[in-house]
Amino acid sequence: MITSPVFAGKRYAVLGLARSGAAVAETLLASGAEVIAWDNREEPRQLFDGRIELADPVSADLSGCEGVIVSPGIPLNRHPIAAAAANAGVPIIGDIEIFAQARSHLPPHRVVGITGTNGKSTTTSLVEHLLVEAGVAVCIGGNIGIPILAQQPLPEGGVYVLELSSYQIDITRSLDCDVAALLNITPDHLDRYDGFESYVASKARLFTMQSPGHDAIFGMGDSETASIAASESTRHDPGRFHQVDGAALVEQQKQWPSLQGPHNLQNAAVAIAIVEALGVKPQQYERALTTFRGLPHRMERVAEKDGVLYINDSKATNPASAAPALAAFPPVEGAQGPKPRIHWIVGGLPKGEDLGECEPFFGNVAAAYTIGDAGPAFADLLEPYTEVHRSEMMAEAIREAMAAARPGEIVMLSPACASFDQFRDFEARGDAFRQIVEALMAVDDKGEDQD
Ligand code: UMA
Ligand code: ADP
Repeated sequence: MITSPVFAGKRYAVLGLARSGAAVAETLLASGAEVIAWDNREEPRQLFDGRIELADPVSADLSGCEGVIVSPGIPLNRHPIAAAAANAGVPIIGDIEIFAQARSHLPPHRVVGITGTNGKSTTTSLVEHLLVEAGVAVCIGGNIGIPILAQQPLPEGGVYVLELSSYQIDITRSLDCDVAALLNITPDHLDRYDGFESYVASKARLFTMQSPGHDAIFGMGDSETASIAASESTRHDPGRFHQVDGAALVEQQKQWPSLQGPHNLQNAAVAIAIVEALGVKPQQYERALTTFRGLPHRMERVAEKDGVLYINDSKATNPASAAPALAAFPPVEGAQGPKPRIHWIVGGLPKGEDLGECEPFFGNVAAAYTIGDAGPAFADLLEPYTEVHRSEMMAEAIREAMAAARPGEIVMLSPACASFDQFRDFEARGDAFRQIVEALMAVDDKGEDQD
């Protein structure tokens, strides 16, 4: 756990005691701070029973508090804590800000911050892999699911690699990343912002917190990222400002089995720019690109049977992230012309009215199997382009897709939606996909044995 004397004797309020909030509370307690904390759910509260003053910061006396630390999942645009903290004159901050404040007492180190709408986790874990293979002490944390404060402090020369969501950046004030990277920006999380511009402005703050002498890296491909890059180009020292695309890496990419597709070219190009900014040389990272294993739920090959490939891309929670998955499997030439190959399981809790960035790739879809809240609307939308099964439930969708898919085709869950209508989170949805595929295959094998 990361602790710091800077918190000793000070008073803080913590709202939300899930992964990030619990780590904040533990860090502050171990650092000698006085903490009041709350979670609406009893289970996380119980973990602190007797060790902390349990009181809801919305109604508690906040006077004398240095900060109210809220979890990233708490929607500040409509939560009463915003007004309560403002009335008490106490700043609202998050766990990443607590990490930023703790840095002064950590052994000399560097921090990498990675943000963007899509590709953050892949890029974060790729940077970790490249640094480990180059012999650099590294640890990752943030939106990737690991609270950074729960990590062990690194020895001198170590690199903390933070995956940062817009929610986390919003509640961070003083994180001066040695290397900050923005992959891309497309509409997402709009329920938390006044509009797309506010979401874009949130991402831009990662760079305005940076000193000019530190490295700023931008992916290329969308106008919002380009416009943030343009305004940062004048603020950063020449040589510390980098705009990267993967064009020069297309040939090398063929050697990277877990980094296929145009989106992974962007992720790899940004990851390479990050490690190069940290001083790692090509001969130290080149081989590591070939050995990177990828992450579960992102274009993950979960099974192959009778020539049909089953892919779990549950992490594709918006149309922009499902689009590259559809693009990765273009039609093959058949006797009657190009033949689409993808049996696409799509739907869930929609992020918008349409399938946006997926539209150019509808021609790659052999059949669509719609599920969840978005199912009926997506079915209507897709019917002019492809065969549609209104499956509603995941198990039914997989059963129908499995029955229809022929050798050389792909059954792919790439929902383009959030999962919360039918699942706890995208991981539970991806696990369900894998388990149902495996179970249906087992039933099929048994049937074949009995024939
Ligand atoms: N709560 C209250 N009162 C309220 C509202 C909420 O007490 O009025 C409590 C909830 O009961 C809950 C906590 O506040 O216990 C909210 O926790 P959280 O949702 O922030 O969950 P954590 O486990 O702390 O996870 C957070 C990030 N969650 C979100 O951003 C929604 C995780 O990102 C992150 O991995 C983790 O911190 C560690 O840093 C997840 C995520 O979904 C993966 N991120 C979004 C995304 O990737 O799209 C941005
Ligand atoms: P994040 O952590 O930002 O959600 P992930 O690396 O977990 O990103 O990838 C999530 C999904 O987004 C994957 O399913 C993948 O298909 C898609 N994706 C990954 N990288 C990119 C990218 N650079 N651009 C667009 N989509 C991407």
